Amino acid sequence: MADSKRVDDLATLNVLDEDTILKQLEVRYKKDLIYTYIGDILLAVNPYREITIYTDELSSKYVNLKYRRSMRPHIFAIADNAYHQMKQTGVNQCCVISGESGAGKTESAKFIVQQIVRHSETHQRGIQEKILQVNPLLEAFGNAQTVMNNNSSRFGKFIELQFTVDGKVLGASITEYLLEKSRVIFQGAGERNFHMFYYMFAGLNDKKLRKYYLSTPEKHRILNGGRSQHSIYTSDEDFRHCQQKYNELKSLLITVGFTVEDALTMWVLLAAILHLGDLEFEFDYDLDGAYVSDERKLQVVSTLLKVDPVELAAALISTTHITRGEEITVLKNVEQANDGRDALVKALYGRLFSWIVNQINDMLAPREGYRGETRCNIGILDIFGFENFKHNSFEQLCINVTNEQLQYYFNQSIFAWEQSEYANEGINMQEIQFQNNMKLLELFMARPIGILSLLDEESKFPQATDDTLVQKLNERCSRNSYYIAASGVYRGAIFGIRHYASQVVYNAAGFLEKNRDTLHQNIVDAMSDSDNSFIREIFSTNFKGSSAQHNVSSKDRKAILLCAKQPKLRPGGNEKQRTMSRKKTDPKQPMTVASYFKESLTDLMDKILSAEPQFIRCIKPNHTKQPNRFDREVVLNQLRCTGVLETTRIRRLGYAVRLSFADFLRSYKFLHFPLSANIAPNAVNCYQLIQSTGLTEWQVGKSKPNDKLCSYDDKLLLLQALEAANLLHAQRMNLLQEQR
Ligand code: AOV
Ligand code: MG
Repeated sequence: MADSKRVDDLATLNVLDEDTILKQLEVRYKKDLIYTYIGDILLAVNPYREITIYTDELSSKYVNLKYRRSMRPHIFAIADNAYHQMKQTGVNQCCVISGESGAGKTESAKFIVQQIVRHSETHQRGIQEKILQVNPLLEAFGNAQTVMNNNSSRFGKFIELQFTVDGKVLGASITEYLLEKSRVIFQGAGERNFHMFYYMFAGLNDKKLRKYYLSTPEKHRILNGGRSQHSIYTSDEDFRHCQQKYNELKSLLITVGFTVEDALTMWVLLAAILHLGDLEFEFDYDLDGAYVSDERKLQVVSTLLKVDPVELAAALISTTHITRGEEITVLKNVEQANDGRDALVKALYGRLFSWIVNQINDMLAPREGYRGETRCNIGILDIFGFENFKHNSFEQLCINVTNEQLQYYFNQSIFAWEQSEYANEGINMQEIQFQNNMKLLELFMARPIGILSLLDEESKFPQATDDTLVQKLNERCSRNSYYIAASGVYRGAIFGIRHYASQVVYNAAGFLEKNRDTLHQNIVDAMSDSDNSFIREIFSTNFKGSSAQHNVSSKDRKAILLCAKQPKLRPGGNEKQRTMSRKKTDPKQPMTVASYFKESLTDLMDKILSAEPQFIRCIKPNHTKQPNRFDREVVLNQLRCTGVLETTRIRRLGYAVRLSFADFLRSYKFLHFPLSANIAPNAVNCYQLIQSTGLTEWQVGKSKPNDKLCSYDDKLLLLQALEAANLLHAQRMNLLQEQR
């Protein structure tokens, strides 16, 4: 029985039920066969340990694959396929990698980049090495340990590799999405801050640490998570690992093109962030306002940031607004001062990250003289995976909506588009049901009553609270079956969503503030007066980055909050919002995180839609990050949620090979006709050829759209991918053997 054996392609199974598919994946996993095809889609089960399938030798075997099925399923094959498709057709390709947090998306993305970049030629020496080194650099600053993944991406990225028409690498560009800045100031139990802080303390010697006024990492609020007595390193091994990472990072910064001064600037900024996070405030009853309680700490921060300590302190403890032409300064209470400090910490880290990405993009851009040659690209999408923690906040909401959007895209391309194409071609195909999550996406994205729009609306009212937000959501969204209003003892600022992967309870505490993400103008002004040109640059109005769009002056903020219809912006003070908020938004409105998020998601989808997709679905074998453990329930849940069973069915029933009569005859006529014969590309000759091969799973469609070669007969021959590939391949091989 064929199904009791392992199969490389699930779409070839005779029995297509959950149990069979699950067993197949398990048997394969136990033999380290972590990759499996479903037709042209790749499934990858995370092995959680190193397996020797990524050697240089194996990597070269997957280059220029004539018959993909002659080698075992592999991520390298997908990479090779994308590259050749691009080269042959000139159509941009896009590798869309999906899966829950910890499923292996980032690792997969790295293998794809590696495989493509290593084996393609280039005009520009060194560019390949640079491209390869970018990942560890971004990971150091943008990844962190979470409960779900020790190296979890806290930002989404889209890497585009750029090529000439003949497939030579010219450069690359990176787009970052929504870095989880809040992690800099707070991490949940069992989680860590961004890797870079740990690398820095392990890597810098005492003398260097002293230069930045640093001693032990445990002292700093943003690293110790209120557990100051424990070492931030879990073991000596952990410490050595971080030390090694620091050393690697130092050299790869140079490889990518950063200067030694750039690196020093980064450490200074990280140190400033640590010290700033330690600033505390006390309340002065005479002044009726907060003041910085430890002047020495203030001095350290000011020295590192090269700003005037008096100006910085003033910016942290007060806000200024203009009322009836008069400038009025209001002192903050301790809580407000804390919020302002944390907002600055987040802004510094976010802008540092965006600056690094901007620099990388400059360094990887095609060189002068080659820019005009850029013709096609391969995009690789590696987002933050679906998350469901004990406590889920605004960040998880954005992350999960991104995943919903990708799932929707997957469904559309695999099911909806495929089925509509069959209908257009007049092809008989059994209808396949799939979980369509469109209603759920609408729940979030619809204007004006989607969750994100309602959040924006509520963010404009100064009196609004997270509770009033949830009340509003309960009122407006409860009719959508994906929305769950809290009831009984669970009332409060929480609500639930039935996501495709699982039900998630969100805690709305902090949603409004996170969405506004404001940094008061006097803080921005203090930074803009810095003697450090780097600080001035990242706070300048034309600095671009996903974390830099939300400066709102106190006056503007007030105007916006009080009078949402006609906010008056100070001339010149808010260029950034104007440049960041584009066509779809009112240019005078400051951009909230939610609207920025919506726009960048739309942009991302535009990019993906214009390319031909290659799907990689990563699967987590267990929830404990353990090797050699295949937890059937865990895997089954993912297969169900992502529609793997249905995918298998449609891939099996589907007619993936679509050739015009002419192309079909050109490629296969030698199987039946004499090589020298001139065979007219018409239906009769096609039928003859098909009959002689014994092919059964084929149909003739009505058209071959966009195919200008098809001049004789505009009908399209559709072959079932597997049967056609196996059969035609086998016959070709036989023929070749006979000829030898
Ligand atoms: P993710 O990108 O999908 O999660 P990663 O790619 O970071 O997940 O993978 C998590 C961990 O699994 C890695 O750090 C490796 O230890 C291990 N791993 C994954 N793929 C492989 C592989 N092919 N070989 C060996 N080990 C692997 V997140 O970024 O959290 O959504 O936001
Ligand atoms: Mg990742």
